[in-house]
Amino acid sequence: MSSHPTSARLYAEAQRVIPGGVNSPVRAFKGVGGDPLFMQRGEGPYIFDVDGNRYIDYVMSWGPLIFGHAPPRIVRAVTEAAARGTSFGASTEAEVRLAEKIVAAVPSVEKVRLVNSGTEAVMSAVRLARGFTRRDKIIKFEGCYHGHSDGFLAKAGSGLTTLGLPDSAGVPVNLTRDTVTLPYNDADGLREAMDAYNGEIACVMLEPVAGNMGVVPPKPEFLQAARTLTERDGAVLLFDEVITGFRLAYGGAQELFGVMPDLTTLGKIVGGGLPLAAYGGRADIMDTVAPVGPVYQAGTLSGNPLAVAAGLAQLTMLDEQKDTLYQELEEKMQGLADAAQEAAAREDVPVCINQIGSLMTLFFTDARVMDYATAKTSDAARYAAFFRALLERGVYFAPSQFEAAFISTAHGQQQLGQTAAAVAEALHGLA
Ligand code: KE4
Repeated sequence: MSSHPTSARLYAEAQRVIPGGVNSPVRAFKGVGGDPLFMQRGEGPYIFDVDGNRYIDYVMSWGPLIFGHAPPRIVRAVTEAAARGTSFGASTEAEVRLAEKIVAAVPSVEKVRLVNSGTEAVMSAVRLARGFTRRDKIIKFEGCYHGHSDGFLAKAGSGLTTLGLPDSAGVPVNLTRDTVTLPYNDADGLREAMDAYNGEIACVMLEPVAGNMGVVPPKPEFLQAARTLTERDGAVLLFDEVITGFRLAYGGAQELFGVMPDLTTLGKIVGGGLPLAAYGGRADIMDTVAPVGPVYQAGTLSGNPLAVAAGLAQLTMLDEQKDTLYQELEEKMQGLADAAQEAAAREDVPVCINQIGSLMTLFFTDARVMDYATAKTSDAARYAAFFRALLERGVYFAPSQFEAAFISTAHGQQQLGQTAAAVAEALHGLA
């Protein structure tokens, strides 16, 4: 039984000065019970807590670390950038080179603006879509998360096409009134809403592969329906690729599925583990942003030299290795998913495993998880027990059923074998 006395002490100290003792709610481990771990360092596929316990890491900072913890080329790039000054509040060559790399990589992106977080990227992209179309209403999908901007913290009204209600305290109803929330993967529901609000929709935004209700891939017709309906109605199609960008393919989910949005948001991998995100897309839309156009968006640390150095180093390595890297990552995660499926069948534990590329979620349900309603049928208590059993065996999965597991190039056969064995033992304990 690994013990966590230093985490417990730090958690008590943290709660005195930080709400909930954490700087982001999921880190509080509320989804799995017990106290959260405090981490001290990462190394390749491993993360070490402050009590010296080592775990094979499948959270990987929620996605950015596709080359594992502290890849030497990224550490060197950030260190060298820091020695030249950490921030100038002026443009630098490196920002141009990173923007060029993003434009070259992501098929639908002609111009891109660098910001500091996924929330800021999506918030800015939606404001841009509204400014470009001169419309107010937006459509999002239940179970998709796009950051904590007021208008996105909305839940579906009573009926399919009713207007949004606040899903968080502090969000005024008039800021969610223009947000229509629909079931994910429901092309007919989207068609019905687009018909009901014909000419009023500024933007349809979605995760092309959902990662925030757990991993839920799109049904074959869903992405194309969103593309066809937004084209028909003159609405902007926004792919939130904060998770899937540079994760599922070098060109993201839009390259993998061959459906081109008008705007794309990026985060996580694009920043190499530092605070950097981006929004980009059609030049005619992007040129509506200040100082060229009337849609205002700004940021003191946007394009920060350290974050740009990390992002540029990471994208350069991905560009060099993309012909084999994504296939290898998919094979690794597929192997883990297959082993987990076999173990669950052996132990007669009902699971639905959604795996695509290097993303996976193991849901404790016998339903086929294709949207938020089916994701919620998962037995969260069983997931919590599974999480704890893995932790005891040195494997760190997401401390929530409704997140993804991420794999990196640093996860080798030894770590994957250890993980498969730990998963089998954890499932045995749940039988
Ligand atoms: P950030 O503001 O957290 O950088 O990005 C918001 C965001 C936007 N879009 C998608 C598709 C996202 O997944 C996210 C953030 N993802 C969560 C993990 N599911 C971040 C972890 C956290 O909130 O601490």
